[in-house]
Amino acid sequence: MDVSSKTSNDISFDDFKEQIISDYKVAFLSRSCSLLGRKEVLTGKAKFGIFGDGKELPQLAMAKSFRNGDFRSGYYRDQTFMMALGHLKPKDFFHGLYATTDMEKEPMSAGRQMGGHFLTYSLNEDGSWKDLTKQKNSSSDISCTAGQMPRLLGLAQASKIYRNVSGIDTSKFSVEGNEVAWGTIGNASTSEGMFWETINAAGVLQVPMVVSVWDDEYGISVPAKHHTTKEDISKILSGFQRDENHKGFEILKVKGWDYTALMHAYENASDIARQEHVPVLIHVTELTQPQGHSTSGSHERYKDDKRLAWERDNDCNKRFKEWIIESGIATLEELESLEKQIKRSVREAKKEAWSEFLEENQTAKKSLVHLLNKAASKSPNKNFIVRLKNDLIAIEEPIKKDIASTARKSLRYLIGETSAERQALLKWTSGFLEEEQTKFSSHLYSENENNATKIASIKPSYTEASEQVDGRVILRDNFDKLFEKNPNALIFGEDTGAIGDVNQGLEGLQEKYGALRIADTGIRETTIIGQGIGMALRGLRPIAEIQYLDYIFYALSTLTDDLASLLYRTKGKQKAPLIVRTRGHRLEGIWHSGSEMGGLIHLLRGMYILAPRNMTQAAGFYNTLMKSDEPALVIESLNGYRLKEPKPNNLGEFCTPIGVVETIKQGADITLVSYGSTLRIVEQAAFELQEVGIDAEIIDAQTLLPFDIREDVVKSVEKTNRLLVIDEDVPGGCSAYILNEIVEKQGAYRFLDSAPQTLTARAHRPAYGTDGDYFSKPNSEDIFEKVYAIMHEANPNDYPKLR
Ligand SMILES: Cc1ncc(C[n+]2csc(CCOP(=O)(O)OP(=O)(O)O)c2C)c(N)n1
Ligand SMILES: [Mg+2]
Repeated sequence: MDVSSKTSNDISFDDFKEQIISDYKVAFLSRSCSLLGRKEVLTGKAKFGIFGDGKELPQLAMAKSFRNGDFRSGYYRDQTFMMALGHLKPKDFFHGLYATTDMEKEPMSAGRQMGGHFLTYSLNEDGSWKDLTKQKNSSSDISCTAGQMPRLLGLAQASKIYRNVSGIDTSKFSVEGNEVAWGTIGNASTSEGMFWETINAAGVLQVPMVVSVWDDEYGISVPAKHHTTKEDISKILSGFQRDENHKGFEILKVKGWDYTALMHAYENASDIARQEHVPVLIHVTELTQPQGHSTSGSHERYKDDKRLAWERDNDCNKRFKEWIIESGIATLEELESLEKQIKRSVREAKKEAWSEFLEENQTAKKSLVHLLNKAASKSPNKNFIVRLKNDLIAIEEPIKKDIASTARKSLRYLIGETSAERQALLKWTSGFLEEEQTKFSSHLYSENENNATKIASIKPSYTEASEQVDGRVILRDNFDKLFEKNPNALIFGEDTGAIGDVNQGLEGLQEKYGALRIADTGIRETTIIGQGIGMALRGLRPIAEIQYLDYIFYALSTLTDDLASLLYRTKGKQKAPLIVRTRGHRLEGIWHSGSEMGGLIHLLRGMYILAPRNMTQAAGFYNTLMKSDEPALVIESLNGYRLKEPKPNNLGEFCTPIGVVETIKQGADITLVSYGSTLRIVEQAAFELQEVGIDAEIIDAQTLLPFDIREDVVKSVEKTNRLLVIDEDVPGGCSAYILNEIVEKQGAYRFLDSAPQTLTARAHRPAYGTDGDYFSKPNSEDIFEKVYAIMHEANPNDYPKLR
């Protein structure tokens, strides 16, 4: 549907005029910040700038229709929108450019993210939820183009859940599911798979999502002909348009400089999404990029004169201004006088922000200069220290690096000295470094009471009458309890709903809890994770199921870029306690038996990675995670669903502790550390080793991130003096990580009498079938022989060469 100009007749002309002038002020303010921001980068005060110029007008329209409780999931161009909502003041904007580390001053990320990455606060200081229905919310931006889309789906779906599932305490999150999730994306980024996957899923799910495409016909230097079929995203999406017989999208197209058409389009979109829970796409065309893409280069390099002239004439702020004057809403003189005031205020904000940015550095510099003077006066290396001090004094506008580096270098000249002055400098330096490091490194994990590692262990309990059941029954009956206890919990994935997952760990639960809580999804791993992130951001407790571990890679960018970094990049202002459930290891074939744990461990810092050896341990992890507020990945062991386990009688209650290893066999000769399915083979090998007089101790790592926070493994190595880490990842994968934890971090090298070793799978993906498994992954003979070889090397008399 093309939206044409039409003046809103719901309000009086005076109000309308006032609204327009106020919008013009925001548009001009935002533009002035962009212009001055670019200068700040070019003069070297800031490192990089990416601004909202050329996209101001549609953002004002979006802000008008945005209500309390709504959520934005957008990208770096949305500066004007954030300003219109009152969430971004000019001074904040400049603090963002300078990367001030004080959250009071740089409210978007305390300097962790580059400017142009926005958020609002969902959490109080203690980690508890704010009332999200009373504020206008923005999920935290990431730099990856289209990375905002999967999460957007979940933010929208939360409204559907809140509207249609009874029994949830919605008080802080929703008013009858009336909230709209607003997405923004650049035209070029609609080429990404994440965009298409999200659009399709939203059409299927029918959720209140409004996606705006800011179309300036470029993606950095590359014009639309290289990005989009027919160079027109709404045209090619027209098959998604709903009609009398089919659900789908409402698709609107509107010119980005046409104020009244924009207002009308956004009101319309808001009503459709909010009332009917129908997704809407607004294609905003004829936008421009007056300063080029970012501060990295100028657009004159890739736009021809004709295009540049067109952009100048059709700049949305320029055309807005012309329209205001033509319509008699204000005169040129009136607007110019406003512009003058705004420009002045932006210059002042910039000046203030810069001096605030420098303030704490200047204070630190002063203290350090004072301490250096004193330390130099007592030192034989006086001249060197004075030179360092003078170099620091010469830096008029110091950053923290200048101060830290000077302090640390000066200590090199004081080695061996015992003066009180050196002590004072040392103390100050350590204090400074610790305080500053925290500013850059806090909040990778929750710093509150429900940090997952703080949830107390509760053991599964059994009676004489406890029956032996298939592992999947324990999972199923435990999930039943979890969903009963937590009305805001829900699970979704491929084959998760009607058949109760491919291994029947959810058998019968859809009938009991309904198709919205125990839900089937399309085959689309990235947006399954996105659904989880978005819903978790809005107070639900989603469990997103990835059918097999080997398919998690389709969702890896969303997991690493969005979920794992969320708490860190928001410095604790947003959380998404999403549980990702999957199953892996030891089945058959290249894509059903993988164990790519090293890759996951490296990329998912900020999440917990748990590899339970059986379904009781797995169920206990779910119970623990439900009490915590952090994201985690649980990898159930694919070949364990039909193995018998005793059924605990405290289902839904027992909690497997996170970060704690478990010794499953005591032994004196060597410590064997492993996890997941491999443990069963290690146990078999240990039994056989016993027959030749080798007494192995077996430790189940259980949680890979974090690993053994109580440092129990080193205590075992202290006893056995030998260490072998066994897993079915590639050489140098997770086993190398575990070895590093034990040998370097826990200091086990002090107790070792033999070289610490790893036994892993081959470097290739596992081949199919039982023989494929035998020749790809560590088998019990491999383990036996490896342990035996270690013992042979230590004591060849007792353990003569085997082969
Ligand atoms: C996944 C990913 N690929 C590449 C980039 C580098 N990059 C940043 S912005 C951009 C162009 C985006 O163009 P468009 O979506 O049209 O948005 P615009 O900047 O024009 O508003 C690119 C390629 C990125 N940030 N993320
Ligand atoms: Mg673009």
